[in-house]
Amino acid sequence: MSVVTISRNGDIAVVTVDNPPVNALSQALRRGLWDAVETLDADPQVRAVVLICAGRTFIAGADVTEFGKPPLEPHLPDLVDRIEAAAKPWVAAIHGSALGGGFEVAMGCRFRVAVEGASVGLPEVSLGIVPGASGTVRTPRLAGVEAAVDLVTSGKPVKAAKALSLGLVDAVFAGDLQANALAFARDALTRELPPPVLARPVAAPDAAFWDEKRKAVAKAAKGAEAPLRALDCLRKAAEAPFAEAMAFERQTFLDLRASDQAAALRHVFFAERAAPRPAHLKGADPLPLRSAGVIGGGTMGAGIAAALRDAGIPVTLIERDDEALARGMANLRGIFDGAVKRGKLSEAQAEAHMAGVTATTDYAALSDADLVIEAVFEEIGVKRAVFDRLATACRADAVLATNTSYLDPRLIAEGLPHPDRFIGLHFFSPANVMRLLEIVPVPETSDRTLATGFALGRMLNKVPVQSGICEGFIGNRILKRYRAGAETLVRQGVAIADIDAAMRAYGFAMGPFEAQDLGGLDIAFLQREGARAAGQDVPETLGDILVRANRKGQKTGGGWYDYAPGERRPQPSAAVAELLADRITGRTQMDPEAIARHLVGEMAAEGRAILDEGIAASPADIDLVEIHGYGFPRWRGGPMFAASRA
Ligand code: 3H9
Repeated sequence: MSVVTISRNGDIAVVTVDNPPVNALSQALRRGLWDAVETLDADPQVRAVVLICAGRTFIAGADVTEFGKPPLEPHLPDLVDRIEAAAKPWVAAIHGSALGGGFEVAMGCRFRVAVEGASVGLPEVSLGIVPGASGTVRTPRLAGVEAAVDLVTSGKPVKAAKALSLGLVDAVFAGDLQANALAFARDALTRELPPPVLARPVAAPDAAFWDEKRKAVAKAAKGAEAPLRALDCLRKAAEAPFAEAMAFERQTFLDLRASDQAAALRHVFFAERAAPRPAHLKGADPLPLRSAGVIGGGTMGAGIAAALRDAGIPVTLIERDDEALARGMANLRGIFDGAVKRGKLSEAQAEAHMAGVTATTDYAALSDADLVIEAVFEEIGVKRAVFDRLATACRADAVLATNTSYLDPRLIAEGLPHPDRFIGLHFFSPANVMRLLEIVPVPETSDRTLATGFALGRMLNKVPVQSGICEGFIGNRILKRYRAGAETLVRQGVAIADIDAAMRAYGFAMGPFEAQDLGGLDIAFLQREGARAAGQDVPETLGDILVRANRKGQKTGGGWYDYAPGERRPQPSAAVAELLADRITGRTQMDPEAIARHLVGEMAAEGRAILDEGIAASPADIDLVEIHGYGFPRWRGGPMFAASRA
C-alpha cells in the first residue's frame, strides 16, 4: 500500500500519510509527498490541500533508522521548501505529535491546525542533533526568537493550546480533525493568504540576549553539545538572510549527525523503546492491574504508592500499626504537596491522588488486589513475615513483589504458596521520580508474572530492565565496583576532590565521594558488616574507616569531606587525610579524562561480567540501568556504549 494517498473533498484535496508506526519521514514518504505536491499543483480543480495522517500520530519526525546511512533524495529541507512553494495553500492537520521533521513539514504548510491533545515540538537535541530541515530558521519566523529558543534548545514539545498561544499553530479543534481542517481551508480561501513562513520577518535580539541564553542553555545541557549548537543556528536565523541561515543549519545538522554524542543518544533512544517490551515475553499476557497494595509507608513505600497513584491505580497502603500508618500517609501527602508546589499536580489532583489510597493495618483489605509490593525494612525475617501474611490474605493469582535491593529474592520467596506469582521489583529512590525499575524473577516466576512486571513498568512510565539474581542486581553491583575503583585511585594518591571533579566533568551531577556524603556512608557499611558477620571475607574499605570515625556523610557534618554547619559545599578534609594517611601508598597524578576513562572502564568491566553470567540480557540494558538509576550522562550512551567507543 502506498504511504501517501490523495482523495478529494470538492475543490480541496486531502493528502493522507500512512506510514506506521509513527509516520516517520522515510525516503518513500518524502518521495510520496513530493509527488503529491507536483500532482496537486498540476490539477486545476484543486484550490487547497489538507495534509493529515492515519494512525496514532502526525509525522513524528525524520526516520531515525536512516541516520547511519547515506541520505537519499528528496532531502527533507527540499521537500519542506517544495510544499511551501506549492501553488495551492497546504493545511497541516495535526493529531498525536508533530515532531522534528514532522513539525518542519507542518511549517512548510501555509497553515497548521491541531486537535486538542496534540503536541508539536523539535526534539532533535535529545538525539544529539539540531533540526535539519529549517526548524531553527522557520520557528523564529513563526513564533518569535524567544519561543523558538525554548522549543529548540530544550527539545520539549508543547501541547496544542500552548502552541496556539505561541503562534505555532493557527487553530485548535475539538472533534473531527479532517472535517474541521476542511472547513478551515475553505474559510481561509475566502481571505488573502498570509505570507509563507520563509517570507515572514524576524526581530533580532541584542547580544546581551544571546549571552544570557548561552549561559542558561549550557547549564541545562550538562555537557551535551547539541543544545548550544542549536542556539548558534537560532542566532544565525535571527541575524542572517534565510538562505544563509538554512545553509548554516544544514551544515550543523550534518556535523552533529556524525558525532559520538548523536550516536550515543540514538543508541539510548532505541534501547528505551525496546526495553518495555522484551522479545522473549511476546505472547505472554500480563495480569490486568486494576488495584495494588503497598506494604510499608517509609520513603520507598510512599514513593511506590505515589508512582502507582500517578498512574491512576488505586492503592491500599499497609503498615504494622496506626502510628506507622499515619507516618506513611504523611510521607505520601508530603510527596503530593511537593508536586503541587512544583506545579506538577493541581490541588484537586493531589486530593484525588490521596483519596485513591486506602490506609489500613489489616491485610484482609488486600483480598482483591492484583499486585502487592512489599517495601519494608531490609531484613529477611521481617520480609518473610510479610509474605506469610500475604500468602493467606491475597488471591492465589495476585502478583506478589518484593522491593528488596540487596537480599536474595529466592530466600524471601521460600515457602510461599504459588511461587510462580512472586517477583522482585526494585524501584529507585525517589520511586515516583526515578525511571529505572529492575525486574528480578526467581526461578519459579511465570512468564505471566514477569510480563505483569513489564506491564507495570509501562503503566508507570518507567524504564524496566530485567536482572538476574546476584548481590546488588545490575545497578548496585556496578556501583560497588565503581566505588571500589575510586577508592583504589585514592589509595594510589589521587586526590578525592580530583576524582569527584573528573566525574562531574565527564557529565555526572556528582562524583562518587560527594554522592556518598549526600546519601550516607553507613548504609553500605552496614551491609558489609552484615556480610562479615555472616562469615564472608569482605576486605576493609576506606569508607569503613570513615564510618568507624563517625564520618557518615553530610548528616554527621562530614564524610569524605568536611561540611560547615548548615552548608552542603564539600571542603577537603584534613581529618580524612589523617585517617587514611597510612592507606595511601602512592602520589599518582592523573588528568580528569584519564580518571573518568578508568572509572567508566571499571563499570564496563563489571558490566561484561554481568553479561557473561547472564544477569543482564544485553549491553543496552546495562546502559539504561546506569542512565536511569545512577546519573550516567545520557549523551555518553552508558558505560557499555562508551567503553565500546573508547
Ligand atoms: C528529525 O526529525 C530530524 C529533522 O529535523 C531533520 C532531518 C533532515 N524514526 O515511542 P514509541 C519507532 S529527528 C524511526 O514506542 P509512542 C520506535 O522505535 C526525529 N522510528 O511510540 C518504535 O518502534 P518499535 C525527531 C521511530 O506511541 C515505534 O516507532 N523525532 C521514530 O509511545 C513506536 O515508538 C523524534 O525524536 C523515528 N523518528 O510514542 C520523535 N520514532 O515499535 C521520536 C518512533 O519497533 N518519537 N519510532 O519498537 C517519539 O517521541 C515517539 O515515538 C512518539 C510516539 C511520541 C511519536
